[in-house]
Amino acid sequence: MRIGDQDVRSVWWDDERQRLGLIDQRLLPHRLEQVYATTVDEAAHLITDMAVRGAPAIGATAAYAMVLGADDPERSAQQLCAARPTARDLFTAVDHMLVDPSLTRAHAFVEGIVDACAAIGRHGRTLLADIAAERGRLHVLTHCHAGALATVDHGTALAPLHALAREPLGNGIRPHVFVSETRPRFQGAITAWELSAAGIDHTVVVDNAAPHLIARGEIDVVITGADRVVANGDAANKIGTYVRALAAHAHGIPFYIALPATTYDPDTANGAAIAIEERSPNEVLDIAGHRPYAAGTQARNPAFDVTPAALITGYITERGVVGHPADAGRRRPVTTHGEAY
Ligand code: RUB
Repeated sequence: MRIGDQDVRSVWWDDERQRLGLIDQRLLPHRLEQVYATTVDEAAHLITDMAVRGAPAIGATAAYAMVLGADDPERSAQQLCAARPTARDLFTAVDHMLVDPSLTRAHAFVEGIVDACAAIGRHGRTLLADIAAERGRLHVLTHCHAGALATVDHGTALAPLHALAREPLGNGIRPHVFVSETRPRFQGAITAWELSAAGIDHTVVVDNAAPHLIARGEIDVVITGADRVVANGDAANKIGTYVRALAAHAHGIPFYIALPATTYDPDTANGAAIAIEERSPNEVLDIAGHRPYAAGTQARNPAFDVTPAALITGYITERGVVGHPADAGRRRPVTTHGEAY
């Protein structure tokens, strides 16, 4: 992605110092800073602590972390797989790297993600062009953050919007993106920051406003990313995705999931079998450094929910917009670099 006059990626390998580099998403949108890992321990901690967020970016981080831990790949794999349970890309990356934890293989995996997200952008742009032509307007609702920062580059749900920004529609219709805050970690602020940097019009709403906007006819299409899409098409994504899909379904608005093949998990039968991360209750109870709750109040903090396939209109993949994620192609696709992952 372009920030100011620079092309920036969210995850990279620092050749000079032989270490993994990340944009530290814990500090965004206030500060744009880098953070580095030289060991698997450090990389696993950065994943758990959410310095890196978004399934493909977590996968890229794990791929380079396996290079850092190449002296004991089995132990490195175990440690990384324990860092966060839901994002499929983490496990896809570790499996890929266990075959050969070399830097060449990690680079090929990461370039595969970048290529896939660029293709998602192209296919999604065509889809959005059709919706804009039909509706005479393009109001897109998204949730959480599924942009370039979440995916190394381009994004999943935001990739079609970046593509539209680079190549606007001939009919003059400009997209307007409605961004949910995404409590408790406010990934919506990262989405808004990324859209601002790309010059894409957007409006932030509180999480509960989404069904209201859909019911009032203010939304033309909902697009989110996913942390894991399983064999029957059910999709795990940030908590709050399910209610958006329910509202879209109730009001006849299309709901799309954008995902690269690294997020697809054909080995899990359905959404009920997906491990859903429960994070610390403190993320819910503490708001901007204050705790407006009584001492005995408990909290639950499920980080993701599952949207049933029946509510999903289609999947925007690197192979096109499809009705089922398995239709996107072979189970282990080949990247443009010829490397199977
Ligand atoms: C991020 C999140 C994103 C998904 C999909 O969760 O739920 O919406 O990863 O986006 P967290 P993408 O911030 O807890 O990691 O497809 O870009 O991963």
